[in-house]
Amino acid sequence: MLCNRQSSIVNRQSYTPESIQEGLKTGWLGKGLIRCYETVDSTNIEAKRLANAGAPEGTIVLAESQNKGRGRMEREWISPRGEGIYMSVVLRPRILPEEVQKLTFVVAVALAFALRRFGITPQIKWPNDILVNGKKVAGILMELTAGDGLADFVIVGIGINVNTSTDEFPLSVRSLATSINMVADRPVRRREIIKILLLQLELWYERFLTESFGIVLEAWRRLSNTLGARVMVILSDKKLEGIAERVASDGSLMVRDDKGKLHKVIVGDVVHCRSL
Ligand code: BTX
Repeated sequence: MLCNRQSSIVNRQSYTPESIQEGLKTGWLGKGLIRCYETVDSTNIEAKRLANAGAPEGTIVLAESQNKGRGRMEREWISPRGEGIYMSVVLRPRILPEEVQKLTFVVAVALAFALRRFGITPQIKWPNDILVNGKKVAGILMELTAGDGLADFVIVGIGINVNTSTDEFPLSVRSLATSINMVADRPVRRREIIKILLLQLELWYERFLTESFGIVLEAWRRLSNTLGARVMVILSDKKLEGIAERVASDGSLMVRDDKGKLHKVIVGDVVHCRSL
């Protein structure tokens, strides 16, 4: 357990492994190695370095800021210093690489339940956005490294806007983003969120591994604002418009177009048409 000072010095007490672990109610997640950085390129990249060097399941990387914070498809994740939670978790599930998409649902459900503790009502937009009042408050970036046959490790990257104010978002994101302290019923500290999130994450991850994905999907459906909505799906080569009917057992989104044809969307961006 150490607070790493390689990237740069942690100059305030907002994150230390001890402060995260104090009162942490998990069984194992976050009880081992926690690394806190002032600045990293991306906590996912750092967690991957550690995992490649043998870091065990449950290792956590936190940073005050990221200068290459990433979203899906190499998009940028805005990571202003000290304002958000930029966290990555190393997991080593014994699952097939094609099942890793399911972990996005596990994390989204855990994140939504955790945020509900702060008097807000998050909704999940397929596959990985957490929205409050239709604006993005958090995102999830799952990155897999496969071994022979099974996943070797998965890096779960979570970005949450906590204190970020509107003018800290660039114009391109401003109208689409929000933060916890803009919508919560009381001021919330990042550490408080992390502890509750780790507990929910451990709970839902264990349910997924020992019970079934169905149980996760059931919770996800109740928290989703995508199902039943008219959506535009932006695929790599085309756009598809229709009704998001359901999520298949592998996590794909099933969209029925206006001609009645059902499409299975494995990867894509969803825009809810009412907000177009
Ligand atoms: P995404 O690809 O679904 O979302 C990225 C898009 O979201 C951007 O293109 C932009 O439009 C918008 N966006 C960027 N920054 C923000 C922000 N702070 N709040 C709201 N909207 C924003 C989502 O990808 C996955 C994000 C994971 C981020 C975590 S942070 C810790 C870990 N390390 C890392 O590099 N990524 C993850």
